[in-house]
Amino acid sequence: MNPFCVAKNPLPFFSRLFVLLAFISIFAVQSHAESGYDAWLRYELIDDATVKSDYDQSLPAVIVTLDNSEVVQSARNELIRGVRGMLDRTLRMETNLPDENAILLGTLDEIKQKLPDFRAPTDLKKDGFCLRTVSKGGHKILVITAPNDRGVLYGTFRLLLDLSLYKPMADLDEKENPYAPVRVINLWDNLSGAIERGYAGDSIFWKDGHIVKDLTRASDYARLLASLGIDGCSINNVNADARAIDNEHIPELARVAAAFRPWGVRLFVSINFGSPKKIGGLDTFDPLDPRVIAFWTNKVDEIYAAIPDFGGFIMKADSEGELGPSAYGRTHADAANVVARPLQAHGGIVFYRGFVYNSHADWHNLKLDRAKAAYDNFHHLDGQFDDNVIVQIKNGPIDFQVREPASPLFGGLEKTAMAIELQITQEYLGQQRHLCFEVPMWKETLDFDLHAKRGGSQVKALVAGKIFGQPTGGYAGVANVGLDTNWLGHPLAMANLYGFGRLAWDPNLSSEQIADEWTKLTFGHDPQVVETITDMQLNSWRAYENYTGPLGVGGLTDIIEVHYGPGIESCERNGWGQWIRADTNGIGMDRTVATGTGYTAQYHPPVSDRYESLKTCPDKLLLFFHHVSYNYVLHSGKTVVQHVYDAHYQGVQEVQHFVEQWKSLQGKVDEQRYNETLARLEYQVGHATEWRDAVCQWFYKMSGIRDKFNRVGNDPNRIEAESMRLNGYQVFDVTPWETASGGKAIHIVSADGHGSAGFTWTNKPGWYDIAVQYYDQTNGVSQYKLLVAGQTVDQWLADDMLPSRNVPSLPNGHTSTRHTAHGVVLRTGDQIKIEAAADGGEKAPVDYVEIEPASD
Ligand code: GCW
Repeated sequence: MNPFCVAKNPLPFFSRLFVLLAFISIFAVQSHAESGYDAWLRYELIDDATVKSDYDQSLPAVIVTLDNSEVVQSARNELIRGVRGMLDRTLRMETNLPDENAILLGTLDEIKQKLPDFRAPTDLKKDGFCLRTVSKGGHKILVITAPNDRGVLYGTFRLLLDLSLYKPMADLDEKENPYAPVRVINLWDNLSGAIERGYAGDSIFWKDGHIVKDLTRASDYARLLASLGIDGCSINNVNADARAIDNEHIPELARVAAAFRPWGVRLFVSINFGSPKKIGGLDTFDPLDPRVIAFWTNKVDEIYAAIPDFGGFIMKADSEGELGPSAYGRTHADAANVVARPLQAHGGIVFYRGFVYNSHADWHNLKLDRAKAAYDNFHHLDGQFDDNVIVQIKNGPIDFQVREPASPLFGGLEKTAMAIELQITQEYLGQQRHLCFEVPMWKETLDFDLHAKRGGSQVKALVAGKIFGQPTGGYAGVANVGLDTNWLGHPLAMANLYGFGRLAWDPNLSSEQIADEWTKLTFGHDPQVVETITDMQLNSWRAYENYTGPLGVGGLTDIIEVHYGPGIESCERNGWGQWIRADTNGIGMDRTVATGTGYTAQYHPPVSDRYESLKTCPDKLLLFFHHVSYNYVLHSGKTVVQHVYDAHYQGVQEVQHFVEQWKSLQGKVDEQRYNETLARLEYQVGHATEWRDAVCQWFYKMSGIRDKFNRVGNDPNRIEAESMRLNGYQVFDVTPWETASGGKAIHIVSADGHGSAGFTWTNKPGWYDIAVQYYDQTNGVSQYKLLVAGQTVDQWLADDMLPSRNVPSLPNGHTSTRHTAHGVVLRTGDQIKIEAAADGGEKAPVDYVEIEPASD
């Protein structure tokens, strides 16, 4: 409804009132609709009577703020908003202490002036905070204080978290410092508005080469980040467009910085190292050239003139086609420092990405190893980077694969500040079409002891500068949120952004605690809901690993472009270096010193020894470090190939179990999120099945070794499309072959674009689920109809926008999709038929039909 209509067409008073009330009520409903937009900051009305009455009694009615900074105002408004939501009460704002209980917000200096007796903790650091109740004049004052205003905001969010988690008010005496000084988010948004590796719509910042006019989402995003203690965000792709910092864009960037500022989030920008040439009018970008030095100095000054609290730059250089210092024979330290020096003058920093490798490597050379690249490129430069350079290192040595060891570079830099780069956007982990909670995976790396120094050196401590005393360092998360209302697409995926933020603040939190908190904040406190969703989240990464690439072999996905569905040999025989070195005799990268690439030597003993030896290398990383035969017996007692088969069948069962678990929550979770999640989980079962079959078929063909349980290549309930009676359809070879059951599928070739494929049901009569595995490309919307004995029992459109949409969309592992008609009655001798109409480039392809007794 357009409220302006009311003004244009004057209505009698009561009608106007009615329209107004209707408008207000619509607005109220909309703001409470469970679209996922509010993420974990829903502030749902507390429905536990005891908790609510405890809070009603103990929470003061007045909130006093001692300063007028934008950040403290945000804190105050947020507290009012949260209390209104959770307790249905509106706090009164004051600037002086009233003659009653109150909540008092201010920095340590301000609090000391008002409450001279207040004993502040002496060890609060920047951004740390303290919540404590003190008595004054017979009243209780709940003080939220911190050394800086951002800390006051974080303390306020902590109070709101405590209330949301029903923590008793009496216990509120908290003091916390962030574990690490650096806690930032990177976004890979292009200026066009498209997002590299973004799976939830286009950019919330950019459109058609410019910053969008309406920055409401930008500031709402900053609010989410602030609630986790994240204080920096870069807003453009690390494959950077040089124009992002040209004179036209600086004022636009300033608008984003202004939208971030009330939430204490500083703006960062990714830069192109070729900028002096691309936008500076120079004929060089040599970091040692005085003209280049002047370019960066002037550029940085211009930016700070427009954005005084600008955070700094992210740089990807000499990697995957990006320009870098090698063009002039200079080092990464030269490149980082030329930009860092002018930033230093303004308190800015440079994140220099450690993700540097040769993407044109000679795959014939068995000694080459992409895993070695980060260490080889940066280790020898330790000590040469300026203090405000942070080398940003991906958690593993390859590239966000489902299982990697910790990057040895974390243990290889002692005089250089570091940040660990974790990927929230699920590039290699199912792209938010699959449920995959990454916190347990990140924890494995963060808790891993690299033995870089005697007495222990876990990755989380190394990057925070706690082991070698670097002055700064910490955590960077690649989030890639988009315009989808719920930010990340899958209703359960925001747990990853939440989890990243919580770990960046305190990496000692457990996965269980993070999952539990997120679920309560996002879905409420119903114990069954909490237990079920937490359980699903905590099991999801291992399930994903099971049905994709176990034993550290690598993702087994198509690594060339999409990084989504199976495409096993795409990693072999090319320059990208994600080789698995598989042949009919064996599989795995030999990274040992004795016979392989020598990568294990980049670790300190005893880690290097543990990985070097087959005896001690953990099963979960076996194929990352060793080349073995398919018959090699793991510590578990299984052979490699049998483990692969078992893990894949188990993985699919685990996803099927997620569907059952989710269904048990019907009526307990709001309809919108219930339905959206169910649809994604059901899709995931179909795609996990595709994964399982692709990987198992491939291992079977490669190894020639049968599955001990005779599941692989033996699907008694499956009717291959190529065996059906075809009309207008034709059999074709799917590429790669393993992404179709039996390597083949059918597609329509008739002139009128229609076709049918049928077969006779020769089995027992009964109720069945009929699953059709087909390919849902993005270059057409085919129509499918399923008929039994001449009656249409189901029909659907192949209109899903699967993550492969940016590349030629073909029938393959990315597009393989399942549609299931549930509870269909079949009689022996029934004719079962698919009738379909092709559309555009999509020729209504079908892989097979699988018929199983009805599930419920
Ligand atoms: O994981 C790879 C991605 C690239 C990305 C690159 C990087 C931004 O496939 O899309 O580029 O890593 O981290 O720089």
